[in-house]
Parts: sequence; C-alpha cells; structure tokens
Amino acid sequence: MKKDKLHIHWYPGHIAKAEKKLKEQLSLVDAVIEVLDARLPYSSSYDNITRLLGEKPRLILLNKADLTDKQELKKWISLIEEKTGFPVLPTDAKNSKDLSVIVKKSVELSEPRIQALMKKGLLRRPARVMVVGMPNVGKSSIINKLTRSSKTKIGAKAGVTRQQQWVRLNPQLELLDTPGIIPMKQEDQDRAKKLAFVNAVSENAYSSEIVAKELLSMLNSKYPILTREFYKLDKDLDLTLENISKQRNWIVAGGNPDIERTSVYVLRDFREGKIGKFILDDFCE
Ligand SMILES: Nc1nc2c(ncn2[C@@H]2O[C@H](COP(=O)(O)OP(=O)(O)OP(=O)(O)O)[C@@H](O)[C@H]2O)c(=O)[nH]1
Ligand SMILES: [Mg+2]
Repeated sequence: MKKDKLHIHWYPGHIAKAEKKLKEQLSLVDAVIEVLDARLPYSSSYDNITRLLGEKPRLILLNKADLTDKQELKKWISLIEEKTGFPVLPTDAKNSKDLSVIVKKSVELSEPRIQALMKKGLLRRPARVMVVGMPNVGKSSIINKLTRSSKTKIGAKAGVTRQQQWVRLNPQLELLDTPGIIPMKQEDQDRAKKLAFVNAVSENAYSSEIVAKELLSMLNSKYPILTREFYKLDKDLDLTLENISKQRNWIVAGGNPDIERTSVYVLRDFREGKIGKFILDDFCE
C-alpha cells in the first residue's frame, strides 16, 4: 500500500500476538479496565471487545480527558454507560484526584469472582485486573499513576508496551499492563484517520502530510475559529498546510512552503492539545 494514498492500512504482527495473549490471560483476571481516548470515545473503542472479553466485569476509563471539552465529555460518559451498562469515568494521567475511585471500582468489580473462588476453598487473593485498549491511549500511564511509580514504560507513539506486565498496586489490587490492540483491519477509513490523528496507529501506516491535511480539514469543519486563531491565519486565507507554512515562514529551497515540517508540527500541536480541547467523534455515532 502506497504511503501517499489516503488509505490507512495496518497489519501489525504483534497485534495478533497481543490479542491471543490477552485471551489467554482473561481467565486469570477478575475484571478489566478498558481505556479509551477521550478525544475519540467512539473511534478508540474496539468493536470486538465484548466478543473478546465475554462477561468480564469492566470499568471504562476515558483517558486524556485533559485534552477534551469537559461538558461534551459528560454527554459521552452517560451515553457509553447507557449503551454498555458498565461504569465509565473520565481520567487523565496528570490528575490523581480520581485514584481512589478507580481503585475502589476495580476492587468492587473483582469481588464477585474472588468470593466465588473463596467458596470453592481458595484463599483470598488480591483483585487481578487487566488494562486493555488501543495503542497510545494511556494504559501504562494510568498504571503508573495508580502505583505512583514508573514501573511501566510509556511513550508518545503507538506500540510502546510490547509485553504483558503485572504490577502490584497494594495487597488488594494487581494490574496487568497489555500491549495496545487495534482491529486487524480497519474498513472504516473515517475511524482509521481519527486513530492516526491521536497517534494510535503506527506512523509507518500513513504519510504525515496526508494525515495532517485530513486533520486540518476536520478541524476546519468542527473548530474553524480556534484552529485559525492558533495558526494566526488571516480570515481570507484557507486553513491549509501551505498557508500555515507561509505564516510560520517555514520555506524550503526554491521558496516553496515546507509542507513536511508543517505536517509534523500540525499533528504534534493537535496531539498535545495546543490547538484546543476537542472531541472528534460526532455525538450519537
Ligand atoms: N495529555 C495527556 N497525555 C497522556 C495521558 N495519558 C497518557 N498520556 C501520554 O500519551 C502517551 C501514551 O501513553 P502510554 O501510557 O504509553 O500509552 P499506552 O496505552 O500504554 O500505549 P501502548 O503501550 O503503545 O499501547 C504518552 O506520551 C503519555 O505521556 C493523559 O491523560 N493526558
Ligand atoms: Mg503501554
């Protein structure tokens, strides 16, 4: 697949392995924390999650809430709670106010299985909770926040966690960090694009220029004023990579705009929340 085409395709071998491993570990855990990217409450959910996780009790965390509009996020929380029947909490790596509620919910959700095991004669053991979600949504960061440590490796790109890793939080709770999983194929290109915007897709799967162009086009239709203001573009100028490069004076030899550099910066500005606090999925999708 050519990288300059609009289509974003991935067939990462480690995803297949991660999915298999996840299924293997499922019987060992009492509950699951599913982490979504709050900027994509719909697109960062894994379609096959219910098939994969079966009846396991689940806590859904909408992470990176610091990068979203809080009021809009509230509506999504109610919608997801209603649709899934599971508790949903907004969270972000830097805010530790919700530590105790996440721990309490995880232990609570695990309790029925622990009780059932104790009835069979086993001794009480810590709750075992597996943390799952798409790449780069912040699974490892959440574990580090909960354990107030750097026990798991984190990084601003997809596929940082390569292997499962158990982390003990306290005598009551143990967490299993897992590599991010994405569907083996993504037929829905709108969703694939949005996953690329938030860096959930390996950068090898697309061209930065095409994805940055698509991002600008989406921001232009959803948040035109904020985006234009951020890039200090005059009203009569279209929100394009060319105009942003010229405005920043990023010019290459021959006087042409430096599209490559601008693409990288536009993606980074968005991912770091510099342009604004956005939710890119349309409500009621
Ligand atoms: N702004 C913001 N950034 C976050 C938050 N949580 C994580 N990050 C950043 O997002 C990036 C990915 O975090 P990780 O914890 O490595 O994500 P992951 O889900 O474990 O990713 P994989 O291991 O690749 O599946 C890192 O650069 C983190 O610093 C958050 O709540 N807010
Ligand atoms: Mg990780």
